[in-house]
Amino acid sequence: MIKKTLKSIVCHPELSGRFKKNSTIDSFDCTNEAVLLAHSLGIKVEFKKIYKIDRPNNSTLFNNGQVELINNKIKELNVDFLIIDGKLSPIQQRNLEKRLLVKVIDRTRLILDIFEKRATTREGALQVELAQLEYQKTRLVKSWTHLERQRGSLSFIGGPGESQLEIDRRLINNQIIKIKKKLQDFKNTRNLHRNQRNKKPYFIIALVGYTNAGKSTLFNKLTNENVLSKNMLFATLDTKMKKLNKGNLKNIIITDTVGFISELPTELIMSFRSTLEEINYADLLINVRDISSRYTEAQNVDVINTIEEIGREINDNNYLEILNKIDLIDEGYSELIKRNMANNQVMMSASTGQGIGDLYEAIEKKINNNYEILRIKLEYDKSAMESWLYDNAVVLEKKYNSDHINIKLKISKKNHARFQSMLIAM
Ligand SMILES: Nc1nc2c(ncn2[C@@H]2O[C@H](COP(=O)(O)OP(=O)(O)OP(=O)(O)O)[C@@H](O)[C@H]2O)c(=O)[nH]1
Ligand SMILES: [Mg+2]
Repeated sequence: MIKKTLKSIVCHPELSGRFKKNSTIDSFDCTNEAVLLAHSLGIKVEFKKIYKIDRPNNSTLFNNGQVELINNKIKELNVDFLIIDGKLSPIQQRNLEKRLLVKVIDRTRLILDIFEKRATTREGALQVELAQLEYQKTRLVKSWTHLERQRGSLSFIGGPGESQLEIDRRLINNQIIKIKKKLQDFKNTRNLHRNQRNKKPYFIIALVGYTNAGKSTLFNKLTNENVLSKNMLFATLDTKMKKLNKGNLKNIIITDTVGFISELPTELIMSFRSTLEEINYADLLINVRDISSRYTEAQNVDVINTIEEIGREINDNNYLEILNKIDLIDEGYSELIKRNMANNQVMMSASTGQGIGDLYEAIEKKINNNYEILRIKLEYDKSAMESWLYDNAVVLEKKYNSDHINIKLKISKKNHARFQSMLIAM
C-alpha cells in the first residue's frame, strides 16, 4: 500500500500595531520554523506566505480577500491541511474549516502533536496528554455555541439541566485530575532521587536552549552517552542525567533537557513543569546556542524568557552560554564573535569537539565560584558533624585542640548553608 504524503500550506499572520505579539523572531523565520514543525509531523509544505493583518477578523482571523486567496491556493495545490503559524480562536478555526473544507491547525496544535509523537516514556506521554487536555478544555469553553445542547431534565447521567458542554468539561476535568495524580507519583520519585543526590556533594549542570541547538550532541560528547541527537525539532522530550568525571571535574551530574521554541504553548510549559523543574535545582545552567543560525539572538531572548517563566533566576555564578556550531561559520564571522564575546560565553562545536577545553575551564571556574575555603571551629559536643563534612566537602586540614577541632575545608556555598542550619539545630 502506498502511504499518501500529507500536504499543507503555511500561512503566517503578521499582526500589526497594538495586535502585534511580543515575538522577537521575524515573520520570515517563523514561516521557516513552521515548515520544520510540519516536516516533523511528516507533513509536506507546498506553499508558505506571510499575511499582514491590520485588524484580526473575529470569525476568520484573515480578511475576506485573504481567505479567498488562501482558498484558491488550497484548491490549486490540492492540499490536506492549512497550517496557521499563530494562535487561532476555536471559532476562527471552525469557520475557516467550514469555508475552506480542509483541516486547519494552529501553531499550538502543531507543537502539541509533535510532542505527542515524540513522547517515549510513560511520564512524557502523560505530560503531553495533560497539555492536550488543557488545550481541549480552553477550546470547549470558547466554542460552547456548537457544543451546548440541553439534556433532558430527567437525564440521570448528567443531572437535571446539565448541558453537553458541562458534561464534556466535567469529563475532561476528571481526566486531568487522574493524570495529575499519576504525574505526582513521578514527581515524588524525582524528589526522592533529588534528595538522595543532595546528600552527596554533587554539582548539577543543566543543559538548556532552543530546540535543535545541540544540547544532546554536547551531552553525548561530555558523557560518552548515546542520547538521540538529530536534526529535528524537539528530538529530546525527557530529561536525562549522567555523571561527568573529567580531570578536575568530579562529582558533577549533567542533565539534558527538552528544547524551547518561540511561543512554546503555555499548556506545555505547565504540564512539563516537573521535568523542567530540574532547571530550578541545577547549580549551573548552560545555555546551548546555535550561533550559525541567523536568528540566534532572537532565539536567545525567547530562551531567557522561558527560563524566567519557569521561575529560575540567572546570574554570573550559575549561568554559562555556549556559542555552538562554530564549525559552520566562516573565519571572519568567527573572529568577530570572538572579539565581542562576553565573560560567560564559550565558543565551541559540540559535534567536532573544537573548543571543548575552554568549556571544561569555564565549568571549573563556575564551580570554584560556588565554593569557598573556610576555617571552622567544631566543638567536641558537635563532633558528629565531622563525618558529614567528610561526605559533603573537601577537608584540607584538621587539628585537634583541647576543646574543639580546627578544620580547614573547601565547601560549596549550598552545603555551607546546610551545614550552618544543621549546626544550629543540634
Ligand atoms: N555542524 C554542527 N552540527 C551540530 C553541532 N551540534 C549539534 N549539531 C547538529 O544539530 C542537530 C541538532 O542537535 P541536537 O543535539 O539533537 O539538538 P538539541 O538541542 O538536543 O535539540 P532538541 O532535543 O530537539 O531540543 C543535529 O543534527 C546535530 O548533529 C555542531 O557543533 N556543529
Ligand atoms: Mg536534544
